[in-house]
Amino acid sequence: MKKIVLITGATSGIGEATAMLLAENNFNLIITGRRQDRLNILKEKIENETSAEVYLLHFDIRNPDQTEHAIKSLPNKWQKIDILINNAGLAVGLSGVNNGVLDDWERMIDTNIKGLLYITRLVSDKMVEKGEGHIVNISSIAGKETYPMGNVYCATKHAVQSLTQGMRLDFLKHGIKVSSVCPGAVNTEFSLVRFKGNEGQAEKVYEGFTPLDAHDVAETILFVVSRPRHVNIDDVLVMPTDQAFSRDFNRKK
Ligand code: NDP
Ligand code: 8X3
Repeated sequence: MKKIVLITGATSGIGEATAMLLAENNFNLIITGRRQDRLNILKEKIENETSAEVYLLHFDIRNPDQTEHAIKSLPNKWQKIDILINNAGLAVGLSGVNNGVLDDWERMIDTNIKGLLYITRLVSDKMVEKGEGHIVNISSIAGKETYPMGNVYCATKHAVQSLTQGMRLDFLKHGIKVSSVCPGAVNTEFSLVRFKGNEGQAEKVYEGFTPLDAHDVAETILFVVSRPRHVNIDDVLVMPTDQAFSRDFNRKK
């Protein structure tokens, strides 16, 4: 029987690429995000191109009631979630703390930390009952290093690293695997979101070097979730060859 994987933030970037790759590799999928039109298109594409079954849930992960309602609305056959991929997340703005924009801080903290916790609480409770499951948190190089003006985003990803370790400890006796995947720069909608739709600023981030693409990270996630039951990949750092440190790029121009 195919395992069921729930991927948060599957409407673009790493989440979308992971949904596609896992569908091609014998997993059934619950895909989530706020943009329902994109979820519909992805569901149709996966169902046309693979043998995977797809269920979609659209909700804002910052809202605990919406998140709980969505998870509780799952039909019986979709309730046994084997793998949770906590991917939904974002950076908003770049500024010193003295110039910080409160709304930007709240969006990052509410999505990357609180949203991750809301959904993990609901899904992991069922995993504990079953005595098995796997939680994969998409963290970042920003969870291992802090870069200038990235203070709050980096803090949220450091929190994801800490929560990964905390979950690993707490779920040890329940047979639940917990992993963290930490990418360096990936060319997705991430920078467009960070710069609030400014395409010029977003494109500059990836100029002069070859970043990862979403499929590179999806391949890492596929490896992490397809290890045998007795193997847990605790933490993976996957970087572009052209990036050695969070802000140390081998730019050609
Ligand atoms: P994208 O912007 O392409 O994708 C982000 C996804 O998160 C979207 O599907 C978006 O869906 C979802 N999301 C954001 N806010 C919410 C919300 N409030 N409720 C539900 N879903 C939400 O970026 P990436 O694919 O790059 O980012 C995926 C993860 O990877 C993030 O956690 C990011 O921090 C991390 N990461 C990214 C790196 C990069 O360089 N790109 C590097 C390291 C880590 P929707 O808008 O439809 O709700
Ligand atoms: C996203 C990558 O550039 O913020 O986590 O380090 S970056």
